[in-house]
Amino acid sequence: METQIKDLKARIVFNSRGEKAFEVDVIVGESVGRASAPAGASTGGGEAVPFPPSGPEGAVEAFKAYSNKFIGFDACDIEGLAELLHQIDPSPSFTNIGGAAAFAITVAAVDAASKALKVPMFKLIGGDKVYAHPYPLGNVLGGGKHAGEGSPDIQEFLSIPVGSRRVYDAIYANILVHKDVRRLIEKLDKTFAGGKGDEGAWAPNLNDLNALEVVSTAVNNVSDKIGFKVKMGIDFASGSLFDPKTGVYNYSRRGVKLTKEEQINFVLSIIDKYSPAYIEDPLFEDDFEGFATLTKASKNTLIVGDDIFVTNSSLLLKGAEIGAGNGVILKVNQVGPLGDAIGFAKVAKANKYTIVVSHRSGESVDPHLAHIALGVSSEIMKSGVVGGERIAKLNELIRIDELYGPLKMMKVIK
Ligand code: 2PG
Ligand code: MG
Repeated sequence: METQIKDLKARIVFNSRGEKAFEVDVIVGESVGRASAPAGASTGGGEAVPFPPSGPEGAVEAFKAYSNKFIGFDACDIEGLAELLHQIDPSPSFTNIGGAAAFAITVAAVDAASKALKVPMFKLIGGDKVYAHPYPLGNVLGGGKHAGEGSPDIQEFLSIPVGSRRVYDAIYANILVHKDVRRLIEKLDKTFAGGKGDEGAWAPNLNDLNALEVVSTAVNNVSDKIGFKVKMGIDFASGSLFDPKTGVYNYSRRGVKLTKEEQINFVLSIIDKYSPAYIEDPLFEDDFEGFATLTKASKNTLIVGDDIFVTNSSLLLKGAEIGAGNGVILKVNQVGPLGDAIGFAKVAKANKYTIVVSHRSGESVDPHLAHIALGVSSEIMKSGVVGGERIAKLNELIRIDELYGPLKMMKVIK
């Protein structure tokens, strides 16, 4: 069957944070593929810009001028679509058309091809291979740029059920941790009214040290109850803590300022005390050496780079040379086209990095993230725990398991 693009349309809709989001419909045969671009709040300096200077409306106007170039193009040709987008906008960060458009066009095209061919999207991305589920990683308590004053300085305290054998049980384990975290917060703060941050994690009036205790207790409680190991993860989102002018990490809520060495020691003390499975962005994005030092020093904890690599293959190769990190965040909209993100996953695999396919804090209700995670054989999918836009990705894994499984779980650090 032919999978040529017959037509495509763009519009502005809204994401889970109520911001304007770029959405595209791609028509293949009688099928409509659809995708809307997510958006970050704590972004890395090297990310594709979401919109041209003329904003979301300008991005839709620009789309009208170039979209006819995609008519007749094969919607399955993920790499070709990326190339065409780079021809249309040769700027390094999609400043002319916006990275949001590059995301939405390429993901909607594969969605359309998938519907037309009746082949699941993950197989169009990953081809003929043995598929296994990524471990769901979800934010259960948080602060930083995703929540208000008074919440922790650290952006995300996460849960990852590393001992689970089935994806359904893994997803449920994170939900149980999320529930237990609320119970534990209420014990510490009688006035807690159940407030949540952008990704559905509880946003309590607690400092980082209390938050670490709460989440570590909750993952241990749930491990005991459910009969397999659930571990803690942390995303420092250091770009939000680091002040480039003074060169210190500013934990304003606790009134603490840490030098680079002190920050490294703080991270190592957390690893020592809580044995988290996962640490993301423990240092500012320019600090490749610092990442390498931490990676060497932490045997059983993944050191994952988000803002340092921004889904960019050259930055990852630079990191790989010195052993900066052993895990990478893959966010398609950080780079733009799906094809570029798949290229990044190949570089990550070749250099033995664990891949974490991730949502953004401002999300759509699209389930596509689950297919991208499976398609690139990621070990972990970071997509929150509750909230419609988060659960949409997790429920898709459950459906895939029923329709094409049961699939094994990927191997992840224990
Ligand atoms: C992160 C993400 C997702 P944002 O820092 O990893 O959790 O947040 O989308 O705001 O960059
Ligand atoms: Mg991050």
